[in-house]
Amino acid sequence: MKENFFVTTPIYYTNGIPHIGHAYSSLIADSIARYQKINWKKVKFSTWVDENSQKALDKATELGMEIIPYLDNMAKEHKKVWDWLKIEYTDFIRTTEPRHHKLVREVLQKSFDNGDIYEGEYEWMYCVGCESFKKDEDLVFRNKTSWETFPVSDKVKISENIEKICPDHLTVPQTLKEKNYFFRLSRYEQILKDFYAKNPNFVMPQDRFNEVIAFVNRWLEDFSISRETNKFGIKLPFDESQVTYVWYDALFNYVTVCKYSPHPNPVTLQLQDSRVNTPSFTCLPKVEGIEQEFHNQMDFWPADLHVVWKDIIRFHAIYWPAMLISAWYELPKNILTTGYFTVDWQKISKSLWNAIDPVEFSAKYSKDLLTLYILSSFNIGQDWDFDQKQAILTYNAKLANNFWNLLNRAIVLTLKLELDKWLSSKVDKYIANNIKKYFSVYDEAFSKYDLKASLDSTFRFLDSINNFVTTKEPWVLMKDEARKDEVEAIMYTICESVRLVALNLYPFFPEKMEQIFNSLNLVWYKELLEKWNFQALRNKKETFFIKEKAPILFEKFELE
Ligand code: ME8
Repeated sequence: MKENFFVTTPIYYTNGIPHIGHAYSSLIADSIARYQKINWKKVKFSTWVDENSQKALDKATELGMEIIPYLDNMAKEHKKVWDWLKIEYTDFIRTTEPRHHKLVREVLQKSFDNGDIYEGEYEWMYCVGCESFKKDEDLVFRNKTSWETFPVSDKVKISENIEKICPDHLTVPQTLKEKNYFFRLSRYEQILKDFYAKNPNFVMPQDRFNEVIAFVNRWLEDFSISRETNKFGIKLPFDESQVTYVWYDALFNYVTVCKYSPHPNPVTLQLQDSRVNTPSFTCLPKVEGIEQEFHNQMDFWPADLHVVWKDIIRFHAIYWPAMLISAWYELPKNILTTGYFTVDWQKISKSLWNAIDPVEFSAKYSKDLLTLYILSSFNIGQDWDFDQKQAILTYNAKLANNFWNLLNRAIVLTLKLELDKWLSSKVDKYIANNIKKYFSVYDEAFSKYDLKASLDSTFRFLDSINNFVTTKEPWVLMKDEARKDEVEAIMYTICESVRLVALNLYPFFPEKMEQIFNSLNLVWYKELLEKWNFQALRNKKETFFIKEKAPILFEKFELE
């Protein structure tokens, strides 16, 4: 029996199409999902869109569109990006789907019945860009004339010339005074502390987890889970005059995909929904004929891994576990937190127009170049600046030079041997030791979702095998008929190393690695990998029958 593995990306807001920041999370989740799949796991991988947000509504209004057609269109646009990048998701979710409304209303009712939700009134500052409530310490002052920003402090008083803004979106937050419902987070303080102590790797990397723990240790405040003035969203089951706060609804997407299966065609689902003609945007969690299609797939919950960036770690590591416990669900096993990257040292923002389109970028340079650069250049968790030149240099050095040269040599030189049998021998001792050394690092790193370390160890092994080839000079030895066996052993070591490197790199570059298997005449490998097991294939004694030269798989790119 295969074990289950469930990985998620954040669901993305639909006020714009995904940029490379979003692609970063999706590529991480995709590589992890593929790795788990070839390690004999049954994988569930969910993603898609967070729709009940104020910013999507604002964007639709700005474009003069009705919200539902706008969301339908954006859902399609997002899907196109992930399909183009060949992200191998298994589950797509839109938070306007009836199954999600159903789930959210169920959990809200449960928490309300538990006494975890109560009514109150509050005056809030709210940043639509962040879709979150703000306190003074979250904001900065800006001088309206000089545009200079500085920390909020008692010494500076708000005046005509000074305003408080969100440092990320550079906008003045709204001030709201509404009746709200609150979630009793304060009740969960000790429960969370105990849970963190028992699960020391719950949030990765460790420094992010330390921040979460420090935050919980300071104090936990109840938070608002509803909006009175918003009309678009999921209505509270116990007070239909209010809609659910977008984060409360969004987080539960991870459970919805496990509990209820989707409508057969969620992209067009909304078009059949009577909400299209509902001017007040009230939500209808029920569409006729949908109910029967719900299946229970809870065997995938709890999630093994949520991939998120550090900006939303508090929602995932503090609010989310408390919300789950309150609704009687188990807690996810791990949260992998990425840093954020900038373009020209500026935070990427759909509204600041510095976003790089991952589709355009990969169409120009290949998806492999994008994947290699963003997964191998920086530790997950670290902030970094997207440097196109560096991306090209990395790709040219690692894939177009080191790997392609090795593969090409393996094939061309083996062809020169003019063998009329399968190439079979023993792997050179020094290389066999390196395989052990570098591959145990690869495995250990992957088990901690440290993709950079897995890639690094593979490329280090690749360097060692390239050195081996240069030192042994099989092309010289080949001229001496008496050393035929020795040359065959060298060529066997090289072909075997190419095979093993291709196995290690398969979760990152599946299409190219499949082509490499084909070049080595291991044509059934893709199928074997998906049905069988990566570790078993690694240990399999393989023989090679190379028939023809390989097409160029990694073309070099010129620097502009
Ligand atoms: O936060 N660098 O959606 P979102 C690195 N809907 N990662 C980035 C990035 C950047 N510059 N920009 C975006 C939301 N990301 C919510 C999530 S989940 C229940 C709800 C990645 O569209 C990062 O992983 O603003 C972030 O968490 C994600 O895109 C979603 O961004």
